[in-house]
Amino acid sequence: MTPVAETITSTDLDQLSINTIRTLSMDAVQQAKSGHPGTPMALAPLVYTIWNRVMRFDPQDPLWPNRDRFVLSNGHASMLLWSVLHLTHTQAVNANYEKLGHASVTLDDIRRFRQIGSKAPGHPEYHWVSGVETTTGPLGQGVATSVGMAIAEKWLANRYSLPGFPIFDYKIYAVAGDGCMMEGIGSEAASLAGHLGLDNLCWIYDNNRITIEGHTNIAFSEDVAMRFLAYGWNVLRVSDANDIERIEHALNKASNKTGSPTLIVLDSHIGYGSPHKQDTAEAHGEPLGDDELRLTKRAYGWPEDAKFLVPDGVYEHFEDGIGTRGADSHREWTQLFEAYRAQYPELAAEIEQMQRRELPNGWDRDLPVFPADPKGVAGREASGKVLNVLAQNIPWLVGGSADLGPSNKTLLTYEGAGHFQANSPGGKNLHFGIREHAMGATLNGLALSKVRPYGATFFIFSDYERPAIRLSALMELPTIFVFTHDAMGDGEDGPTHQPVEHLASLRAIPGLVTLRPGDANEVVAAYRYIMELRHQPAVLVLSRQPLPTLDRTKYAAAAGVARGAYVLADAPGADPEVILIASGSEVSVAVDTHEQLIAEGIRSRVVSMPSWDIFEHQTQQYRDTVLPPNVVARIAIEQASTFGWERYVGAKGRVIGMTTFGASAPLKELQRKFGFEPARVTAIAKELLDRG
Ligand SMILES: Cc1ncc(C[n+]2csc(CCOP(=O)(O)OP(=O)(O)O)c2C)c(N)n1
Ligand SMILES: [Mg+2]
Repeated sequence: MTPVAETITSTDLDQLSINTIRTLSMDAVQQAKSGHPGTPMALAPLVYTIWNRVMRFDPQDPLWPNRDRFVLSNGHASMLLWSVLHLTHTQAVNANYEKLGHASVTLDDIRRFRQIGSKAPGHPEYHWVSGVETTTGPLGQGVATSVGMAIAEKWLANRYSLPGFPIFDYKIYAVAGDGCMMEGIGSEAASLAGHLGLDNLCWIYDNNRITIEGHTNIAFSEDVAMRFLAYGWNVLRVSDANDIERIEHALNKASNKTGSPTLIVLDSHIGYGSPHKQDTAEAHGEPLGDDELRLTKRAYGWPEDAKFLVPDGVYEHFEDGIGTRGADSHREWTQLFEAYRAQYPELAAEIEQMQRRELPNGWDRDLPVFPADPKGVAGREASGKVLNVLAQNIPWLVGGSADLGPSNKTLLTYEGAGHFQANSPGGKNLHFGIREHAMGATLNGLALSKVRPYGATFFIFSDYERPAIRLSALMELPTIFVFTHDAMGDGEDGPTHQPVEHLASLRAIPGLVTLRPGDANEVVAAYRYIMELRHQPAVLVLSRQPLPTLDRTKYAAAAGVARGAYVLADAPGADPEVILIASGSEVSVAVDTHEQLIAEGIRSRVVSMPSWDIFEHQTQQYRDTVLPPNVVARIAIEQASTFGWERYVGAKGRVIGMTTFGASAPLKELQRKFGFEPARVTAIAKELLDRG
């Protein structure tokens, strides 16, 4: 143990705590033989100051709704987070928001940094470690997510904070490196945050001028501060990353600033204190090595042979700082909330429901039922009607589009829906601008804040959101991604606007629910399914063009959507010899084919399959009733890549899909060119059955 004198001053304890973060990080990386020591060594004073001096966070309850949020956007520096979560004794909770009665990150977890099962994994993981506010690692995602958190706080404060009751007044701190500043998503997000004047948001830019390949002068030479000034941010600079008084001063200035978010440019030295590695790219992502580790510890005045040392007084120092401040502000808030509940029971109940991701009573009342109609309704049109009902039933359902509201039909048009802007933070219509990358991450930030978000664009641009969609699945968030113009329906716009591989690509993301409904009533059923998700994101893929609304007295009920796939139309005696499987706009092609086959005495069945993922989670027995193993004549019809459909049509089946990009032409011509016509499907069915 380090001798800690009785007379130790508060300043010494600051330094001791900072060096504890540094050395825990260095030791963990060395032990794991992998990881990133340099940035934790440099940013330990910053993270120490944010956590122990500034943030209102109660380690006893990492889910307290009014806690300040801390986002480590440079996720490779995860040891910073594992160190402070450990040193503050932050408690573990589970996915049902229950406290587990033990620490989130133990010293043993840190000793087992990056090893299987450890609560100190390579990068911050939201669903895995309590106290992590968002998963980071893909650079830029964290800062962009923090913008969603800031929008959420503004929206929540507007709705729930009433005179004398500041129920929501928390701040969001995000730490970012050169990488986050270079990534496009970071720029989109900063631009949006500046436009919205999100003064509850503070980013700290670790300006160490080092990335993996070396000095940033090989690739990055703009004036970041000027860029943020142009975005409308308040920009501060702290030129010494070890000066915790200056850092605290800047954080307080950020906190008091109104009308704009703050960027603090913090000049730092990666690998600080390492005699041979400070300011080098080697300090970024390699263990220091045993010799350098000792030299660096010596430079810190640390016992050279000690490993994973937490000197006497350090835990207590965090207890006296963030522990006490967090507990006090949490206690005051709880008292405030009880008084609030007495005065505004309904609002208090809403807050509690949101925290558990429950839906309010009557959330699905007045959902539309669409009458049979051969001309039909576009998927996007039906979706717009549903969203306008749901948003009135669920106060905390908010969303918008990346400038395609009129096309996506996501605009909430009812009286009082409002538009979220700096001076109208209660609006439920969000306007992301043409910033799909940032929209995806912003939606995740909203979902992490327990607001229920949806965001829309054309399906083709799901690619621009894909990293955030993937993270939402990894984090197990109920984010709703709405996509319209799902296939060739965008006809004349041509192949740049016609998705081909997107369904296959999204279906490959574990845990993501992808739904492509076949008519307006399937759209309603899809939303019913999606809204009840608590720990899964959903992608809704909708048509631009009208799809016939099926007569549900003749065909099976759309409620079958909740099972992923269902028998929509069947052969006499439920004894099919050929099965047509389709999603979205191709369901009506399958139904038309079916009618023709039946008329010719061919026993066909139509399976509407809006969601592979949901279907995969049904029992084998159910799946076998829908797709009986003995019926091998199967045809899948989908205006998308054929990739993957083999699993449902089998070796003897056929897939009518896309194996090339589309083309620019009216939809009818495209349907003919690419073979999405009943006559072709009929011919293939007969071929499979040898009934030429
Ligand atoms: C989107 C993305 N691209 C690439 C990487 C790989 N990567 C991890 S850290 C890093 C360099 C980051 O530099 P900087 O943000 O300056 O971090 P520092 O080394 O200064 O801590 C890169 C390229 C990543 N994690 N995410
Ligand atoms: Mg850097």
